[in-house]
Amino acid sequence: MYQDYLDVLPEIQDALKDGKPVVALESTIISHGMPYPENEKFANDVEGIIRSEGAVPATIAVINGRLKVGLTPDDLSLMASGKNIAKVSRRDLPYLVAMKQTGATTVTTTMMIAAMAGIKVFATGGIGGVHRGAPKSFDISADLQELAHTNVAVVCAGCKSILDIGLTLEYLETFGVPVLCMGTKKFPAFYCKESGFEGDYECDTPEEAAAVINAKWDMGLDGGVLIANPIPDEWAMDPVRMNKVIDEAVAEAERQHIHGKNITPFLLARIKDVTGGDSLASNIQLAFNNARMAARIAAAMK
Ligand code: PSU
Ligand code: MN
Repeated sequence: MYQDYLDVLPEIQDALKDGKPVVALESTIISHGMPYPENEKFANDVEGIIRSEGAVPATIAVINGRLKVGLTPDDLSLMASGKNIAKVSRRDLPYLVAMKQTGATTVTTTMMIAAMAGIKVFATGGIGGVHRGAPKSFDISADLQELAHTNVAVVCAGCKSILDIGLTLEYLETFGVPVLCMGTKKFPAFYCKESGFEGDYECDTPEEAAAVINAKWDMGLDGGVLIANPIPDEWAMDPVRMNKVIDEAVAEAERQHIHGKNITPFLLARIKDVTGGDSLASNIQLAFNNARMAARIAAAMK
């Protein structure tokens, strides 16, 4: 039984039993999305933001083959160290568990493990999606299939234009994943408030988003809901600058023949190097903003 593989911290078990809001957080953003030591501070601070909204944070990871729901400060340090920490997608999970290894969970595996624990809302930075050049490379993040099938609402700041955002939205449409944009209909591009694409619907309050999520699952429609929450104005970056940086990073990845699971971490690190840390500050702030929104949506759900 899957319960035999799960370790849920007592505080989270209690909150779930009492119907209190719980927000899941991923660990790939810590281990592979941000540099040390900023990532360790981020991992602690983002939990604090969820608490300050009256919800309980549940950072998820695989440690020595156990599916951890809720990490101790030592666990968070371990994930932040990034040493010998795999990036775990759906296909990797059985091997890591069987071999008792340690890995950081992506959007995919965070959704899977959150669903096993009964957590309905998850906050992250950006989701994976259809990569540019996917018609030839077939590189489509497993995150999209997870959103298609697993009942967890994911609050993000859209996705980076390292992806083909138009094709990512087409894929979500095909698999019946509602894309709700908070306070706008414009689908955001992570560091930037606009991607040039629109989501399906605008929701102006956490209660509206919660009502859509409740309605989907009440009707027995399985799968996730994607909530796109634009980066706050004061942290938004200039789209012309960012697109240039991202285009260059994508070209460099091609030159170095980087592909598969390494491409997203490669591009993230490259963007951070080229923008000299501005992008890291924006990344941290947009993730805080999503954590806050996720806590409010979780509180508004039944
Ligand atoms: N996009 C980001 N930051 C991230 C990721 C994606 O802007 O940290 C991470 C997430 O964990 C996401 C994963 O689930 O990368 C997607 O990887 P891939 O493209 O290999 O599926
Ligand atoms: Mn991929």
